[in-house]
Amino acid sequence: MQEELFNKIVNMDEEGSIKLAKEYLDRGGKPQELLEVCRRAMDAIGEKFEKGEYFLSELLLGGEIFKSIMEFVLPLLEESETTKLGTIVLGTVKDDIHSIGKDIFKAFAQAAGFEVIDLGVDVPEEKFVEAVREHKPDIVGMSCLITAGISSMKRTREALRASGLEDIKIIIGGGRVDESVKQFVGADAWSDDAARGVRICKELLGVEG
Ligand code: B12
Repeated sequence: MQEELFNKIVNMDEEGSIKLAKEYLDRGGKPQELLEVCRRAMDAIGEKFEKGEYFLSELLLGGEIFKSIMEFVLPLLEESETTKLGTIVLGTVKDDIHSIGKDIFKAFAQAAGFEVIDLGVDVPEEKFVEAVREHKPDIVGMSCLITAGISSMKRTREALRASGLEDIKIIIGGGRVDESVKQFVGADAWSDDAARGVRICKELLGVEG
């Protein structure tokens, strides 16, 4: 069923994908597994786009299918713990408008007990600085899916330092991040997986679990 769903998404069968995703949950499938199938399908769509087999319209439709599925999957995650673990200011960085991965990380973090202040997409460094001053979070999370966003993350890191907010913990995530990007940006941690990202946030705060 996972492969069938993967193929339906990659082949842009919006109605069929949504129907099958609902069936998957009805049969007891886990929301996290469903999101992982969707993420793999997005990678495949991205590869087709890179090869010139798909165009921007397919990227858009793929994103729409994923968002439609998220509408009924993400609320299922918001059940677990009640104690507040900490606050995360989160945004997709300047020049990058990809929102899906950020929204998934947000849902996972909320489900684990974090309060998340979501600044949206294409967020300039000043807005991160303002939000950190206002909300005094424990962690800043930056999402980045395009190469151009890497320098935005670095500028945001520098703007936080220049504003005397150098002690804030920073985690970066999304398809364009890895250890070398983490070092370039000067972040404390990175993850290209929402569940692992939440575990790392707990570690950064010294919280058990
Ligand atoms: C859907 C999509 C779009 C949609 C976005 C819709 C939306 N609302 O988000 C639209 C059509 C708008 C779009 C536009 C563009 N896109 Co696009 N897009 C994609 C695609 C196919 C899927 C992205 C996605 O949602 N993946 C699924 C999510 C779940 O994965 P994820 O983001 O990695 O998130 C997971 C983790 O990384 C993590 N995570 C995410 N954020 C965070 C944050 C923190 C703090 C943590 C801890 C974890 C975390 O949690 C998530 C779940 O595990 C990718 C292909 C790909 N392989 O990524 C291309 C891709 C990212 N796009 C690409 C490009 C080039 C573009 C455009 C420039 C195209 C154009 N010519 O206009 C524009 C960019 C506009 C801009 N300024 O940002 C390239 C980027 C290449 C590069 N190196 O820069 C990609 C890689 C496609 C490709 N292979 O060429 N795109």
